Amino acid sequence: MKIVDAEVVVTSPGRNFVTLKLTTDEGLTGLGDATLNGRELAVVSYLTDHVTPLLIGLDPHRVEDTWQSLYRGAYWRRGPVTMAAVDVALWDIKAKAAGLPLYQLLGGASRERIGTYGHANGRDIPELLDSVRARLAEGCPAVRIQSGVPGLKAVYGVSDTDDTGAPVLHQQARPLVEDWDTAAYLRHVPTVFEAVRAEFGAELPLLHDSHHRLTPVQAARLGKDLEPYRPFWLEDCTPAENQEALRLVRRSTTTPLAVGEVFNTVYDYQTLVTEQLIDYVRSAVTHFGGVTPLRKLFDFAAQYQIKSAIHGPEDISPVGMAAAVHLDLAVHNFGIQEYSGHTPLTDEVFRHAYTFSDGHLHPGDAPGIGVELDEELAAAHPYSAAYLPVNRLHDGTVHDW
Ligand code: KDG
Ligand code: MG
Repeated sequence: MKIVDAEVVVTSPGRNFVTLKLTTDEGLTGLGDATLNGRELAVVSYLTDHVTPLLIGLDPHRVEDTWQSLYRGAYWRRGPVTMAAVDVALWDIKAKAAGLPLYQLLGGASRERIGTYGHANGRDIPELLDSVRARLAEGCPAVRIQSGVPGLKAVYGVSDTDDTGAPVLHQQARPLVEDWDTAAYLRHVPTVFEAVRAEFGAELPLLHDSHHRLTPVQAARLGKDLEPYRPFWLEDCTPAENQEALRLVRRSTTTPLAVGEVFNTVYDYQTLVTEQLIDYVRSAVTHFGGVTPLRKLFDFAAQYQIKSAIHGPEDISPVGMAAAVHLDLAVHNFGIQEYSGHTPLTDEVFRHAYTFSDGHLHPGDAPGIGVELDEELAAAHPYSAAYLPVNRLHDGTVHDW
């Protein structure tokens, strides 16, 4: 079998998604997610100008060799989406050729269904409690809680409103500027956990994302302050680049730590995993180079009793989500899967075999990753420029978002 065509499709059924479609001389097709939120067109150029010309004529069964040649052959290492779309499209083709769902090629099912966590948020605590109630009504077995902070106009993970009360989209043609005050945040978060525990009891697994904003000592403080409320995890408490920062946090608190959604390679995890500084690895198939390296990461992490927790926000397309769900079903050290879902229109553009019911996912048994791209519908919803927000302190200094 040979690859005879490679196409990059950009579509915006509510938000931008970049998809690679490979076609073989036997008529099999494979899809891969190449979405990099806020920098989508750079990836389109990377793929069409530098990668897809190299794929024509290749045997799609050579997944490992293709991954290695794209990683090592570029010489300029890393990059969040440089191999991922190709890798997933090749796995998709290989599994379709075998007539099997991808998880069967990864060792088969290790569980019946995949536990997820959903997002609950509110501009204040009463609104957050309503949002938790809504997630529980959907059957979510675990909930991430994010709340507005008194004195701050906009906070990560919380939907915002403008002067007319209409929701402000956090995806804009110019980056939205949010404000930030670490001291106010650190004072507020424990009161949020206290209120949620008081309302929903001790058993509900509660997660929280600090989104890279704290120094090590601030993160250690927050971890300690949250201990009485037994969080399931504290996510990205410090900026991800600095692995050593987690040593201080780990020494100071027993609050479980989850890190890694912005990592691109296993090297970003070396210190964190070998020193057992974290409890969950959070990388997405889309940003970590595909199924091939993520599977290796999970096996590496398993030696240290660290579990998987694949990143699953709305900006991972249904193609990236499908690949994740196959891995989740197969790996032994599965922890939890983040699941935000997509708009009904997105689910029409990307018809998928994976299902979500009662708070759990299953990849389905369609051959491959089980996603079909409706190219006509995709073309009817073209790219629209959108940026993630930036954060500034009250004196105007840029802070991590
Ligand atoms: O594009 C940025 C999002 O993927 C990120 O902000 C989501 O932190 C996130 C999460 O945990 O889902
Ligand atoms: Mg996060």
